[in-house]
Amino acid sequence: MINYIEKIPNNVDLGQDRILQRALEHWQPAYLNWWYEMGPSESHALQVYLRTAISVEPDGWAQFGYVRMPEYRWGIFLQPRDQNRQVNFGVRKGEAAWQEVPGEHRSTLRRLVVTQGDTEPASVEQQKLLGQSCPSLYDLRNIFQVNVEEGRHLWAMVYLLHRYFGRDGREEAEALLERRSGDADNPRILGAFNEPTPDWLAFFMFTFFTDRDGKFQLCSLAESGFDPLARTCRFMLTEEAHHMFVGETGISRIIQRTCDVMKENKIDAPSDVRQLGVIDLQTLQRYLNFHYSVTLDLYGSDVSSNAANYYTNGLKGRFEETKINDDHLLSDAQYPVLEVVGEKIVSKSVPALTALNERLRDDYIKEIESGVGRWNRIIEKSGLPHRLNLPHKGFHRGIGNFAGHYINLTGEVLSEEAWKKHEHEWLPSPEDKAYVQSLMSGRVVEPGKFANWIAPPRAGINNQPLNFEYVRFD
Ligand code: BYC
Repeated sequence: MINYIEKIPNNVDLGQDRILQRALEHWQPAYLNWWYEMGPSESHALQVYLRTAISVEPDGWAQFGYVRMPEYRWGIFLQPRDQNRQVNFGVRKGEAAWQEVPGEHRSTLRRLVVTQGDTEPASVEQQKLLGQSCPSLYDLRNIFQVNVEEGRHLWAMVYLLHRYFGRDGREEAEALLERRSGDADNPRILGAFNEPTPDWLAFFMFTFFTDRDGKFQLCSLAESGFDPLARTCRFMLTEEAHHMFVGETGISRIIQRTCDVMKENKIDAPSDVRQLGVIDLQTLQRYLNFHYSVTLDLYGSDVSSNAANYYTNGLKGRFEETKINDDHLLSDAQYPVLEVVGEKIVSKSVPALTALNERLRDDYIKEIESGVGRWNRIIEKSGLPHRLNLPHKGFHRGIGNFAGHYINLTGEVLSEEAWKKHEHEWLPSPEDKAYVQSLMSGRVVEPGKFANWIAPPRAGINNQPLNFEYVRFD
């Protein structure tokens, strides 16, 4: 028997809650089976220099040490309760924040928790094989860190399902271990989480773009009137920051290396750049276009009655809800959304309440723009004329007002035929993918060494040197 009180660090009084303990006793072995089957391949015996959260105190949430991943202590943490917290938006604004699920919103809340929870194991599945082609021990450790924390985020949602949603919750918790990313019969819920992540360029793009959707969705759920959900999401956000750091710096290092090689060798053409074994900026741009557009879809339809209901009922707020100065009801407010009319994209004003997905997408885009600006500064500092650009919001969209339309990078509405002709100038072509894959032929595991296509990071993890043994193979 596993001693769950010792095994699962927590601040939810797990030792006192017999029902919850029993539910976890049932779920935990299934989770481990899932980890062995779908977690990082050939990783179970490795000792990895990981951070583990053992409390929510500033000195407790980032304890570093060597761990075999199946023995990782996936803890359950909620940000400490604020006794004065209220519901801050919607028709029940001003009530004390709910400590139990309001009966009438049970199935809606469960659906939100399940959708959030589903993305966590999905991303681990998507990244399963990448350890085999890591560009350094530093990067190998980072992907494993991301993976175990996505595992912990699954635990966080499963805790809510078990503790607050009874039998339905337990069934949903099991189903979270049964769906599989990309599976034809039983796929993950949201589109981007069924896309393959076959190489490290895709991984870094995913952690920059898609993990940031995680941040914005978690921020909105952290505003929820259902206090345990809000507090859980707040704590998840502390870990999410590192995932986005991995993505942003990963792409920065690829850009740096490419620019250095281009300058040293005075070359510009993508074919010459590839000859020297680094990733041309044009391929990088196409990967960016892909990951940005599939992540924009994750915000849902531009106009959504679901989103309006979540808000009106106090279940899911806006990004930084309490910092916004308005009535927090959105009774009369309007918000602009884009739609395709004939061959034009036009802006139209709709009730802001129905446009909350679009608003969150816009908040996200602002942050993405800053990040891409930082990447461009690396190219600029190298004295090269190239720049990375974000495509038009309507480019390559499968959800919402642009779905079914063919929009190019600059926002022109095209015919299907015209779009298809240029598709591989805009999105990674099979050749691009094959080229990037050719760089992933082996893994670099000598401490302090980095693959040819990526620059070393500025600093190691937790003040360790770059040549630290971040993963031990014995
Ligand atoms: N793919 O009214 P709509 C993260 C569905 S990432 C497939 O617009 P709504 C992480 C939608 O579910 C953050 N289906 O939807 C990152 C709905 O279906 P039902 C994850 C989609 O409800 C990296 C129907 O279409 N968290 O944490 O307004 C690594 C109608 O659409 C998609 C959340 O998403 C899609 N892209 O908004 C690890 C937060 N988009 O319910 C982790 C929780 C929509 O009618 N989820 N649909 O069967 C939500 O808040 C909402 O479910 C959504 C959709 C924002 C996703």
